[in-house]
Order: sequence, then structure tokens, then C-alpha cells
Amino acid sequence: MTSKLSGWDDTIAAIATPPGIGAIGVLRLSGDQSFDIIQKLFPSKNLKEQPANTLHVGYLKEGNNVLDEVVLSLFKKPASFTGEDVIEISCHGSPYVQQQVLDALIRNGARLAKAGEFTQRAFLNKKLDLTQAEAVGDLIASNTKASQNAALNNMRGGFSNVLKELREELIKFSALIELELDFSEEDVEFADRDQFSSLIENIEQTVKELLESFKLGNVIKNGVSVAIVGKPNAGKSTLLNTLLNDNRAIVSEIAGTTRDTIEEIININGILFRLIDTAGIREHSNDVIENMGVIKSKEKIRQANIVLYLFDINELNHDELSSIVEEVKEENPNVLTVANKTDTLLTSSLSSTKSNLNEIKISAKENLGTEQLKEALFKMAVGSGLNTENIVVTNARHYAALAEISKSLWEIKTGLQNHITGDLLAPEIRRCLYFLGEITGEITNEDRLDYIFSKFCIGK
Ligand SMILES: Nc1nc2c(ncn2[C@@H]2O[C@H](COP(=O)(O)OP(=O)(O)OP(=O)(O)O)[C@@H](O)[C@H]2O)c(=O)[nH]1
Ligand SMILES: [Mg+2]
Repeated sequence: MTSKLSGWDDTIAAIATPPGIGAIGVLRLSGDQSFDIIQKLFPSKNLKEQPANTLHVGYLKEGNNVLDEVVLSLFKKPASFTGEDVIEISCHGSPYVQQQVLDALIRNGARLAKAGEFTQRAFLNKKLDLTQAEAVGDLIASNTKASQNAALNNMRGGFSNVLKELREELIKFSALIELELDFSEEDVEFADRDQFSSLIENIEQTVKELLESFKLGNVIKNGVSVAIVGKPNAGKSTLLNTLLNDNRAIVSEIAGTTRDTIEEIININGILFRLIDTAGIREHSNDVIENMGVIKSKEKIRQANIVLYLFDINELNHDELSSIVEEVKEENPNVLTVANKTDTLLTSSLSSTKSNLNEIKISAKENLGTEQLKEALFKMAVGSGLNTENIVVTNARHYAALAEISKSLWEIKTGLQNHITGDLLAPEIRRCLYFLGEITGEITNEDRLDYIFSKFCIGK
């Protein structure tokens, strides 16, 4: 395959393992010159004569200068990650040694790879489509079981297969409609309008589900922020510590203990929740620093995905509570109300403290009710269950393109209902096909590709 992409013909090299000292460090070399370049540095064997997918131990030398004892893994095109000749060099994990090896590769004809360039070449050689290539990046960045699963599913092509199927069916109809345009004088209809309508409805349904899955995708990829807010002394910092199982925040009986916000991450059923402990909100304090903390708390209420409003059950005054919760909801509708310090109440009075806010009752200090609280947080963020076997859209670029597809589908559908002619349908169908193809990379341009891959790390 030839490509207009600059530097496509050259051989690229990079350190593939993260910076710092490790047991081993891996460098990658990919391109037509890979074997020639490595041969200059590895005199003990004729590497071109070796079979693909084999390992070779020996010294890397530049002239008389011994660089390291290494293991080479040989991959021959097209059966490699990039689709080119690839050599992976496992050397000792000193950053200095790795840099020496990299410099030697470059002196002998390789070029330093740009960020994501190995994966970009894999895409250009059709080893992966664009969503799969992006999933490689997501997998590297994954930090929970859920984000790992979602990335693996996309890498295996689940999402792109669905889109490709839709696109192919649409192309069939598009071809018939374009054909009608050639016969426009004769007023013929090759494309059955009823069949076309039901196809559009099917596609619309799938696209709708994919768009809806993005809410979950976002949660999986970026986690959920939870601002813990409430009056001073409600027990917010105690709750943070209990959920973390750590004495992270200072707790005291003095109202106004927490001044600055404290953020920590917990994992609930595979989703990361970023808990934000805030300064207790009271209307009037003479303490300037405390007031600054309060302003920050209000800001956190607006920014958070979920607001956990915590109150002391002993201070339960239904009217006041309802009005505070209403106020918080004006800033952020996702509020979970939680009553704390249930350990201080007798069981009999606990069951009688009913409000219409469906609050969860806990004791942060005694760690009671916190499992229910975690479940409620999870449910609020994810819904009833987390099924990462389904296709989940986690990528904002895909979401934006799906939204455009959805618009076009709506135009086509209403067009069909109004019996508009093929020449008016055709441009909208083309637009829809364009965005479908853009997601998987069947339609793309060089700048956009460079942008997508530049977000990868070097060596990937
Ligand atoms: N009995 C009982 N006391 C609690 C509970 N949770 C917190 N407390 C006590 O309530 C007091 C205040 O707790 P903090 O966690 O500092 O309260 P806060 O909401 O962070 O307060 P500020 O940072 O001042 O806004 C401390 O003395 C805690 O030990 C609880 O579940 N039961
Ligand atoms: Mg506090």
C-alpha cells in the first residue's frame, strides 16, 4: 500500500517501555530497513535468514563499542503489529542504556517515531481500523476491570463491526438511489421506499442505543466525581475516611475543621469514584479562610457528577432539610441525601425518623450502612448493572460522529415520510455514510489522523 503520509517509507524507532529504571527496557523498530539497521549492530548472526517470530540473544555493538546484551524478537511483514518488518529489542532496563541503543539505531538509519506512529502504521496497513487503534490507547490507559473490558471489546472490533454492517446496508440503498438519479428523466424508483424506511428505523435504533451507552462509557473511562457536602460537623470527613478505610482527612468536633477540599479515589464494583470532601457550608462565619472553603464547596457542587448531601440525623428537621436539598438540586440535580450518626439514636427512634427524601441512613464513625451507600452511588452513576459485554461508546469522537449520524437519519426518515425525491435524499444519505465511515476510519484525512494518534505515547 502506498500512502501520501510523510515519512511513510522510513524506518521508525522508539523506546516502548515507560521512562525510569526497570528490569528490562524494550525498544521497537518498524519499517523496510529494520533488518538492515539492526544487522549493522548485531554482528553475531545473519538476522534476515532467521525465521519470523523467533528470539535471538547476543551483543549489540556499534563498531567496537558494546552497548548491551539483548534479546531480539523478529517479526516479518505483514504478520506484525504494524504490518511492516518489526524488531523488538529487549535490553537491560537502564534509561541510559536504552538511550544509547536508540541513538545507535538513529545513527544507523532509523528515525525517531512520533507519538502513536506504530499504531498509526498498523491502521494504515489495515491491521486495525480506527476504533480498534483508539482502543489500543484506551487499553493502555485503563485502570479498572470495566475500562479494561470496554477497551478490549472495542479492540476486538465489536463496535466497528456493528457500524460496518450498518454502513454496508446503507451503501446498497444509496447505490440504488444514486442510480435513480441517472434515470431521472424516466421517473423510476429502484430503491423500495418501504424497505428503505425500515432500514433507516433499524439503524436509528442502533445509533440511539450507542449514543445512550456513552453516559456509561464516560463513567467507565473517566470515573465519577462525588462532592460530599453538608453543614459543619455532619461527619463528611469521617465518611471520607471510612470509605477509604484510611485516616486521610482531619476529623474533629470543632465545626469548620475542613477548610480546603480533599480528593481521594475509591473503586466501587469496577468504577472509579473520586470523593471530594468539602468545607461544611454555613451561611455566616467570621473566619475568612473558612468562608473561602465554603465558596469552593459550592463550586464543587456544580462541577461534581453526584452530590452527596450529608446531615446529622439528630438535627433532622424535615422542612429545613427539604429546602436545603431543593437548593442544592438547583445547582446540580444528582443529589443523594444521607443521614449520618445513626449510632447515636435508639433503634426505635431510628425507624420512626421518616422523611420523604428517601435518605440512606449510615453511621460514618461505626461504618454502618456504608455498603448500601456505595450501592446507591453505583446505581446513580451506572444504573442497575454494569454489562461491559455490551458495546459501550467510550470515545467522545465517536459520540460526536454518532450524533451527526442521528441527525442525518432523522432528515432521511422525515424525507421518506414526505415522499421527497431521490435527488433530495441522496446528499443526506451521503452525509450519513460519511460520518459512519469517519468513525471506523474508512473515510479520513491526514490531519485528523495525526491528531488522533498524537494523543498516544511515543513507542506505541
Ligand atoms: N457518633 C457519631 N459521631 C460521628 C459520626 N460521624 C462523625 N462523627 C463525629 O462528628 C464530629 C465531626 O466530624 P467531621 O468528620 O470532622 O465532620 P465534618 O462534616 O467533616 O465537619 P467540617 O469539616 O467541620 O465541616 C467528629 O467529632 C466525629 O467524630 C457518626 O457516625 N457517629
Ligand atoms: Mg471535615
